[in-house]
Formats: sequence, structure tokens, C-alpha cells
Amino acid sequence: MPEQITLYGRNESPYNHRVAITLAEVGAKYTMYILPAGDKPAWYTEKVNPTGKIPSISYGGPATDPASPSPESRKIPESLVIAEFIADLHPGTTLVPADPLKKADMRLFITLWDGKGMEHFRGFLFGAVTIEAYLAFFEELQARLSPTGFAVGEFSLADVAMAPFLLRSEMALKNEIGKYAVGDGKKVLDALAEPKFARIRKYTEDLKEWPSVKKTYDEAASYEAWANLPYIQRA
Ligand SMILES: N[C@@H](CCC(=O)N[C@@H](CS)C(=O)NCC(=O)O)C(=O)O
Repeated sequence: MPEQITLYGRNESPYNHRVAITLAEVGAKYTMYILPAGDKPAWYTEKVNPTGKIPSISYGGPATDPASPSPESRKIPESLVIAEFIADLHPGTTLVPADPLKKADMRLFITLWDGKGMEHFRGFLFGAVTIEAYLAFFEELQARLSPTGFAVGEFSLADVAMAPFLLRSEMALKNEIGKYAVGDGKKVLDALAEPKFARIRKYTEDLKEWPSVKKTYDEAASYEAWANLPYIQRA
């Protein structure tokens, strides 16, 4: 009997999405507990994640009401730590490649995304990164992708790390959500439609169609949530 897993998060969060994709990828059963945005209930910071951030999981221990987590369960924060933990519980998937070089490549993608990728993704949304700089980042990312398949070939944690953001970037640009000038979303998408971005376009399309991603992403719901996130709306 597998240990219980409770995921504390919110569906609109791309970090939460990383964990949801991983759980779907391995076919794990889990309980989802939706936390409010902003101030978290005291039990969450006291018993689950002192930083108050989402996602976190509780793992093992007796099944309890998620709002009264058992002291016997392990609490794990950080989306990619959780994702790797879940992958480790289910050996035999391609999430963490067995080949040491592919594994190194996987980690390099994660480093690229969580550093420069996030700076550009967030920076563009907040109007602090130019169209040219955002496109230059996409070009750099594209050049690193395996010629076919996913980031390192097989679907791995590199894709888990990037897919939630690439899908939301596209959704936000399509709907001009963010603090950049109205019309710049379309300009980025038009540029990405050019032949020189064919590889990253194919990669994004493949991500959208991959079962664990498809099952865990609802673009309409994502739009609804992000169109109402106060801190990314224009003044
Ligand atoms: N490095 C963390 C980042 C998590 C994070 O920033 N989560 C955001 C949501 S997307 C958060 O909890 N913000 C405060 C809140 O939503 O209440 C991870 O990978 O899990």
C-alpha cells in the first residue's frame, strides 16, 4: 500500500503545476488541498511549510484531515525537490534520466530555467525585459533543446520544470496579460511564429499534448486566474 501524499497548493501556480505533472506522470494517487492566495492559515506555516509558500506535500503517516496534518508525516517544500522525490519513489520512469550525461543536461536546463528563464519570464510580464531580450532568451533555450523529442530527448524533470511556465507565458502573451505595453504580447508571439523558432514551437506543442501535462493544465482556468492576479495587471 503506497504512503499517503497530500499536495498543498493552488492550480494556477506554475510551481504547483510542476508537482501535479510529476504525480500524473507516475500515476500516484494524492489528495489536493487548495490554499488561499496571500495569508496562509496558521496551521500551514506551523505544521507544513514555515515559509508559507506553495507547493508542499505531506508524505506518509496516517491519513488525516489535510488541515490537521499528522506529525508522523514528512513535509516537503520546493516544487523540484518534491518532483525529484516523487520520481525517486517510482524508479523506471524517464523523469530522471539513467544516462549520466542526460541527467547533467536535465539539471542544466533546470538551472537555466530557474535562473535566466525566470528572470526573463517574470521580467517580461512585469514590463522590465524588452521583447528583443525575451526572444533572445527563447533562442538560447531553443539552441539547447535536443533536436527531437523533449528537452533531453525523453520526457524528464527538465520538462516538468519548464512546461508550466512556457504554457503560461503563451497564455499570458495571447491575452496581453502583464504589465508590458498592450500589443507587445502579440509581437512576441508573431516573432515566435517565424521559421527560426520552429524548434521551440514544436517543443511547446509537444509539451501541451503530453498526457501528464494535458491532464493537469486547463488553459481557460489558467487565463481566468491570471487575468485576476492583481500584481500582474496594468495600472
Ligand atoms: N522555489 C519555490 C517557489 C514557490 C513559490 O514561489 N510559490 C508561490 C506561488 S506560485 C507562493 O507560494 N507565493 C505565495 C502565495 O502564493 O501565497 C518552489 O519551487 O516551490
